[in-house]
Amino acid sequence: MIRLWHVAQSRSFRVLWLLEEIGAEYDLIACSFFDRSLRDADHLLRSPAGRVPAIAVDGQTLCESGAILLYLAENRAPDLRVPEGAAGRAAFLQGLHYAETLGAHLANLTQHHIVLRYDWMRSPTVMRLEAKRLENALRAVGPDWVTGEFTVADIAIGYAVWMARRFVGLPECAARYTERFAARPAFQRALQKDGPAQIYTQDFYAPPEG
Ligand SMILES: N[C@@H](CCC(=O)N[C@@H](CS)C(=O)NCC(=O)O)C(=O)O
Repeated sequence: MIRLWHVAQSRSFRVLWLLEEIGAEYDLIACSFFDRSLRDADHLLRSPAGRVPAIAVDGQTLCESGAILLYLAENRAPDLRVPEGAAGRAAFLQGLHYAETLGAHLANLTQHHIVLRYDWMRSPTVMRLEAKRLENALRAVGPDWVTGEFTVADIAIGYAVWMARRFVGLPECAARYTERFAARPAFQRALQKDGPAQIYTQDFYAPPEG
């Protein structure tokens, strides 16, 4: 049985969504950023940096969301990836990794708006800059699926776009893309299972004025 260590609203949502797309049987282990359980020795064996997602599958553990998506697609859902040598492979790989270009901006914005609790810790310049860079990076997203067909690259990017709505207005192409992936029953089931908000408690975190 697959086991997924998950924190609501985090990148482990990508894996949760894919497991729902596949219709896999899995144990969802709800974790918290606030009880230090991700720093337990057991968890550090699964994820040396003490993060989520982590997954136990086929007698091994993995802890990098893009790698997990690709591994599960290759082994459980070949239609959700583009194989080596096939047309669309380059676009597929680029999409899968572009998700972390978006993810880097989201991580910076999350640090500044949420993790750093006091204004004196935050840099308003970085907050404005990162919001603008995220918005620009989103211009490359949608409205079509990354390779023309829905794949795990769309799960990787889709999660990032879903979270980006907390920090920026989506460009038209990304907004139309969001309507498409949000209509997928597996995405809706994953949202139901995600659990109570742990990171983002506001709908929108506006950049500071200046
Ligand atoms: N590149 C990794 C990033 C994993 C990651 O940073 N996860 C965040 C949640 S989105 C986390 O667990 N943060 C906890 C921490 O940094 O202590 C992936 O895509 O899986």
